[in-house]
Amino acid sequence: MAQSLKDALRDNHSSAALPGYDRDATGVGIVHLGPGAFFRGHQAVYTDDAMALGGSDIHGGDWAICGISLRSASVRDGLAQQDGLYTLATLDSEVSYRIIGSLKELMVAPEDPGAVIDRLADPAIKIVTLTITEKGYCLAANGRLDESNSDIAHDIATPDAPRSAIGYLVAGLARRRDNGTAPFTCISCDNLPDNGHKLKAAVIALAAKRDESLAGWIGANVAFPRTMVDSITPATDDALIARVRDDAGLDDAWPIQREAFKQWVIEDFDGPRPAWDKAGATFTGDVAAFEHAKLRLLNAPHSALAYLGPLAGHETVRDAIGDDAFERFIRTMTAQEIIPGLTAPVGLDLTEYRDAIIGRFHNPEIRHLLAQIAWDGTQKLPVRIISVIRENIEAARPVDRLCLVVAAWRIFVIKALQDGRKIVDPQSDALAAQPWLDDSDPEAAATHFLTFRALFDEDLARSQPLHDALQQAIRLIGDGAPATVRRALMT
Ligand code: CS2
Repeated sequence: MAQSLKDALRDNHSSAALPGYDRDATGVGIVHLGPGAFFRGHQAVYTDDAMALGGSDIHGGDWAICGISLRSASVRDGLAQQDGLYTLATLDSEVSYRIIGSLKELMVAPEDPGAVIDRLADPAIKIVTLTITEKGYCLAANGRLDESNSDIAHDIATPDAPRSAIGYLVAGLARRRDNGTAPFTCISCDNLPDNGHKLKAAVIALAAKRDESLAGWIGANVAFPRTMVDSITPATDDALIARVRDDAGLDDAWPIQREAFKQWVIEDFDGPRPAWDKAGATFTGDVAAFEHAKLRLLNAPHSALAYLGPLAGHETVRDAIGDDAFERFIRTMTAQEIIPGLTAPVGLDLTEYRDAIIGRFHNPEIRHLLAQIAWDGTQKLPVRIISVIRENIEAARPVDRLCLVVAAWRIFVIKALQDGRKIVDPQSDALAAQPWLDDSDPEAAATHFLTFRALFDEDLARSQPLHDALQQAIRLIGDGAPATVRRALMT
C-alpha cells in the first residue's frame, strides 16, 4: 500500500526526502498567483530549500506560500486533500523524490475575490510571485497594458472583484496603501523579456484608471524585480502518478516532474525575502543578459521544435532533438541567427550554454510534449523568434531559419483548422478568420501573412528582406509533408 503524503509527514518517515523545517510552525509570507507545474517545480522548491537552510533548525521562517489560482479550481481540489503537499520527482541521470511543504494554502480567486484581496492586504504577505504565462499580463503588441482585453475592461469597471492578476495586484496594493501597510514586492517569473518592468507598467497603468495617486504611490514604493527562471517541467501525466506510487511508495494526486537543472536569476531588490540565495538563486543587478540568453537559446529552440517537429512525426522534445536533421538545424539556427546578436552574461560562454541546453533536451527521463510547448504561439513567437528577426533585420544578419519556424507555425495553424483541432491560443478565434490561411502561392502567402499584426508590426512588415525570407521559408515548408520539411531543415 502506498503511503499518503500526510502520513509521511506525520510519521516523519518516507522513502522520499521530507521538508527540512517544522511546517506547522511556519507562517505564510508569500502569495503566488498561478500555482501551476512550473511554479511547483521551481519557485516553491527554492522556497522549500530556503526554509530548510535559512532559518533556525526548527523553524524555516514565515515564508510558506499561499497559491492562488485565477481561474480553475483543479490545483486546489487536487492538493487540498493532501494539505498542499506534493512530490517532486527529479528525473535525470539520477532520479530522486522529495516532498515539498512550502505550499501551505490554496485559494481559487473567482470563488471569493474579496478573500483574495484580504489575503493580499495581510501585512504578513511580503512578496507576491507570479507565473501566469505570457497572456496573463494582458499586454498589447506594443508591450503596454491592453485596455481592450476583456479581463482588463472588467477590472477597470469592477476594481474590487477583479479577474486578472494585474487587477488583483492593484486591488491588494490599494488596500495596503489605505491601511498604511508597506507594499509587497511583485516578482514576475514568466518567460517575458524585461518581465519586471512590463509587470510594473501594467500595474501602474491599471492603477491610474482607478486613482492617479495610487499609481504614483505604486511607482514610488513597490519593487518589481525582473527575473530569469529556468527548469524543464513537463505537465503531470498518469505515468508520473504511477511512477511516484511504484518507485517512491507515495500516493499523490498531483506530483510534479522536473529535470535536475534549475536556475533563478533575480534582480536585487530592497525588502524581505526567503534565503533564496542560499538555495541557489542568483541576485544580481544585471538580469537582462541572462534573460535574453535563456529566452533565445532555450525557449526559441523549444518553439522551433514544437512547430517543426510534429510535421516530421515527432511527439516530444527528445524525439525531435534525437533526429540528426533537427539537432543540426537547432545548432545552425542558434549559431548563425541567434548567438551573434546576444550579449553574454559575465562569465558565460554562449556556445557552451547552448550545448548544455541541447544536452538537456536529450534527457531520456523527460517526456516533454511538443504539443504543450506549441500552446499560445501568438504570445510566445513575438518574444522568442520575432524579436530576434527584428534585430537581425536591423543589423543585416540572416533570418532564414527563424523564418522557417514562423512558416512552420503558419502550417501548424492551417493544419489544426483543416483537421478541426482546437488551437490553444488566446487568439484562436481570430486565427480562424485570417486571410493568409488560404494562400497557396508563397509570394501572396508572405504578403498576406505579414499583415497579421499579432506577429508583425507595421514597421517590420514593410521590410523587404523579411518578405523575401518569409516567402522562401513558406516555399520550403510547402504543405508541411515530412520529406519536404526534412529537406527544408537541411538548406
Ligand atoms: C517551454 C518552457 O512550454 C514552453 O513554452 O519553452 O516552459 C520551458 O520548458 C521553460 O521555460 C524552461 O525553463
